[in-house]
Amino acid sequence: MAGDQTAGSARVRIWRNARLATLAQGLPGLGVVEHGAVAARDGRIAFSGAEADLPAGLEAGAEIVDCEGRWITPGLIDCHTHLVHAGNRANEFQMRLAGATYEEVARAGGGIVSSVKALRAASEAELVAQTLPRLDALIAEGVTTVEIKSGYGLDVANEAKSLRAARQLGELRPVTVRTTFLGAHALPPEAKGDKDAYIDLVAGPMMETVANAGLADAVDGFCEGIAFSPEQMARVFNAARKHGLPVKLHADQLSDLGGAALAASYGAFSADHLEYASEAGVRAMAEAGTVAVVLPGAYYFIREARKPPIGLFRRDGVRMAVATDNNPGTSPLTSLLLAMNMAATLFSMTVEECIAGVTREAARALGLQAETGTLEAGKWADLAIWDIESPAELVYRMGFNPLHARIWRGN
Ligand code: DI6
Ligand code: FE
Repeated sequence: MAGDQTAGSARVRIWRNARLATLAQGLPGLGVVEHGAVAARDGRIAFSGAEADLPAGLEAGAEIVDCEGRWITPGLIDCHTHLVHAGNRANEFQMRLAGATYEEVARAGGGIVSSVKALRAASEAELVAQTLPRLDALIAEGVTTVEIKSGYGLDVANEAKSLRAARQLGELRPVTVRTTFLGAHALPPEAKGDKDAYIDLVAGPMMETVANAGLADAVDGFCEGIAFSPEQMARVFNAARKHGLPVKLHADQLSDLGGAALAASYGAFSADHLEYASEAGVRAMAEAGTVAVVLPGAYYFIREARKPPIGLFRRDGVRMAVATDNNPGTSPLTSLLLAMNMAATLFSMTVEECIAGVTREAARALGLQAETGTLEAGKWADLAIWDIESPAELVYRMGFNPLHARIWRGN
């Protein structure tokens, strides 16, 4: 795995005396390297592998960090969040504790629409200020890349405001932010029940504005009875395609509308949730290379009874990612480590699947597999260094953070 060996003038930093979970594609399991080292130059990994194989040219003049036997994994990637939102919905949580379902709360005018009111009332600066503590919580656990969706603005100005706030967060903190335009998240009150007319707005002026301003890296939608039909989502995806934007989809979360197959038919990076995905939907995802993003925080928080079809994903070779789905309504979760524990405990995913799900496969769910997600030469030098004896501890603990250090782009 040796990379470029020429010793340039750029500063080289080497983390040595470490155990690596490289997650490298060709290696079995976690791609473990005992007695390993990682070298970074110009923000990229210049070497990752056995310390004995470290090129002498790299070592000369390098800054050396002794990891004292700690584990290094790729920096963690939270590939599905609604981190930019205003206020919270603790009141609805109380309603649900008293017996109301998520769908009943939504139909009663609460749900996503109440977060829309709060977001519209907040300035961009207020949104950034409210979101920073959530972003910092993720960063504190070793997250180096985070996806952030819009979807609480639901008009041109407020969707653009949300995405600008997300971009700004990436300037304020040493973290890679990927933005996703989720205009088709819910029907705003002023649409007065006319979903088709609202989809015209999303696929037309809204998409045009965010695409032309370079505010979105991808396009997402909520394909569900309480949100938008597959036909309506297809119109959004056609518009995304016109603007050269990749797509992903909230699919089959509360019912099977064929969302997984729809996402696959557009070559989506990912289909997310998937509790009610059908066998045919899973097969279509496998053929398209669409990643299954499982969101155990939402499953847990709404006390969903049906689990995503993990066995079918495995059988058909669908790659699985794990994310927090941080949002005020169904997953007020800011711990990717806890999401891993939940994926293992609630969905019976293995330790290897959980760790790959927040690194290598999460990168793929964002189309970033060439840049991050594994410890391999050429990728961004995004690392998490852990005070653990074995990688299983990352999945095993609940509410404990063993992060020793986090490196983003070599720093
Ligand atoms: N599915 C979800 O679980 C969240 N959005 C979505 O499409 C819920 C968002 C919210 O309730 O605010
Ligand atoms: Fe979501």
